[in-house]
Amino acid sequence: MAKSKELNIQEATICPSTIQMLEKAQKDGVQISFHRANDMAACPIGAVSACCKNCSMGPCRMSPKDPYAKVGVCGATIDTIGARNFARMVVAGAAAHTDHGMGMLDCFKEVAHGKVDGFRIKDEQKLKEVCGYLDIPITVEVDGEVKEREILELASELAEELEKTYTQVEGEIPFMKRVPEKTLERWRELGIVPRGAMRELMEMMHRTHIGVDQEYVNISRQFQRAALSDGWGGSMVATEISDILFGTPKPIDAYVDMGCLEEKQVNVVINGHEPIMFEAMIDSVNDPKMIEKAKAAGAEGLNLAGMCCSGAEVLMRHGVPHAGNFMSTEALLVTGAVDAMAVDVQCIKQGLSPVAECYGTPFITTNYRAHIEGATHIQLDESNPRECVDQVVELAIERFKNRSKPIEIPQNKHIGIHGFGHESILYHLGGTYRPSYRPLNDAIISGRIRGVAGVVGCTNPRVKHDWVHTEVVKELIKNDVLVLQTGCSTIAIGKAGLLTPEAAKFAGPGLAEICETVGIPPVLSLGSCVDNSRILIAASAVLKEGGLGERLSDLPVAGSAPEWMSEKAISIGQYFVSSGVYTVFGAAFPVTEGTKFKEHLFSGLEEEVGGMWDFAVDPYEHAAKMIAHIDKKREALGINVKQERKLFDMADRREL
Ligand code: NFS
Repeated sequence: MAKSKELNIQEATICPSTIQMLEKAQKDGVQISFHRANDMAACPIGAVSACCKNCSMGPCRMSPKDPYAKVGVCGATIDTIGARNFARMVVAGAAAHTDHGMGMLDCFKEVAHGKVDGFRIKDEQKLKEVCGYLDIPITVEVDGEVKEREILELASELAEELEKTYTQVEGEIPFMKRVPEKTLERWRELGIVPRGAMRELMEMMHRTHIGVDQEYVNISRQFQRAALSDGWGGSMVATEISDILFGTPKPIDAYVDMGCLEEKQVNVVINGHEPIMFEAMIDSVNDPKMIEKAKAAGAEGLNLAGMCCSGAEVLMRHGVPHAGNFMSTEALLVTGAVDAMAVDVQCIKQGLSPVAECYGTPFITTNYRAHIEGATHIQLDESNPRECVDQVVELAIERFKNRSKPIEIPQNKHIGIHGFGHESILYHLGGTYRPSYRPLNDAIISGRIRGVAGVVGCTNPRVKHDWVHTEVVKELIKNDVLVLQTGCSTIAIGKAGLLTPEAAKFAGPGLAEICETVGIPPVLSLGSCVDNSRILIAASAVLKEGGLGERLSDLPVAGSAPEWMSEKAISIGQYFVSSGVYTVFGAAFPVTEGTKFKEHLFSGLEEEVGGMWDFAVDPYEHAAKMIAHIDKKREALGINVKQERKLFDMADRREL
């Protein structure tokens, strides 16, 4: 392996398991992303999007220090270049989520048409609810008698309707029916209500080609439309279909961290994003025939663990343990204990392939969209998913039998509650007798909960791994802000032990009181990155419950991605901003200081859509900005004075 500059491991991460594996990697002469980030300084021009390579007259490099000193060969200014680059990040990120959603829809259609053996509709209630949102009738009148429609018939109709999320050439996509009225009205005025994602993403790519859209505000209208086709479109479809097929998550106890690996068992790890392969894998490792094979090879059994967003999908639905987030994926292989790693799409580092080779771990790609040099490709066929996953398990058993490298498993694992969402927030805070958002709204209005924050996204070796997430979240809960989490961020917080009701002791007095009363943690784990749509749904439900304004932008909420790295994160950030949420990113921000385009993102958008971007690398400044915004919204709503708890007597109750 290439020689690295010396890495200061203690400065790279706060995750003890990752630290232990970095030390082992160093002894083993293995290089992972932390070393590569240490060796390769980020390009200062690219980091702020001050270059354009959209044609071969360039690439043109602007001057980040004096952004208006030069223009590109075609005459494009830094604002046009910055906006075009940003737009293309949104498109790539939105395309990833919408293609994931479309993959889920393809599978759903097959199930609805009875063509798949491995999967069925698990959550009929959710199917009916989603049909309800889209005005698809769930009953039919036959001979004067009202009857429930057949489940598969409903599913087919829903699939057909949801396909419009992608293919609709004109008109608003189906889930616009879930957007709060005033927010939607504003989008209509601005012309940013999305049509089908294919159209929006295609148009955005067209408009960023040399010589088309060269006015940053106009470009930003289209990238907002593209981002909204992700958040309220592709991502939302992915979440809803996954719930219908595999079950809507309910709060469940589960473990995170590398201690989930078992030395005496065959360890199979799944990494990527779509739940399809993982769900089939759960069947496979629980199949007595496969367990028998593992035992015949001398193992005590088959052990399954997830990573990244694939892991988050099954962590919250089934309590399958999660071994680590994006920056721990290669480190996990360094344990030598992974007997096979199977991957599908997104956030799968190419660097996994050589690390897997070093430890003799079979590394298997399963989706035609994502082959990786050095990996074995076993295509997953959705109509018979067991064929692929059983082969993965057999490769793992074979590797277990022939384990030749020393094994070192960090003995850390942390329990937490995962699997919150719109439905469980409703029941947990409202009670099963009368599920409602009222108690949550009342807690916000009274000031016990100061506001709600979504802290989400990747991990990134350019900042201290897991540290920024953890400190931001600690600051927020300390200040009575209820935190909703998805993706890699959740795993960082799970490792910090903040996903348990006992973590209420780290919360401010108001939030702690709520947590203790209803038995929830101060930080709620909501799933994978496509499940950020759950945050939009919960926010819309809070608004509908009343007392906190008319638009999503009126709510005392804020978004954050403290260690983001992927283009998907930019798309997520943009659909949050366009939905009206003030959103702070850490690590780096791909825009040049002192430009009109930056000003537009960080302030102009607030006038347009009520939300805007902000940036802070330091976690304390990051959290302080979010809290200040929450306070600003509380003030605008006239709820900035903490109300004393009022004990009602009978006369008060009668008045109520
Ligand atoms: Ni989302 Fe980042 Fe990737 Fe998931 Fe993790 S890195 S934007 S959290 S796994 S998508």
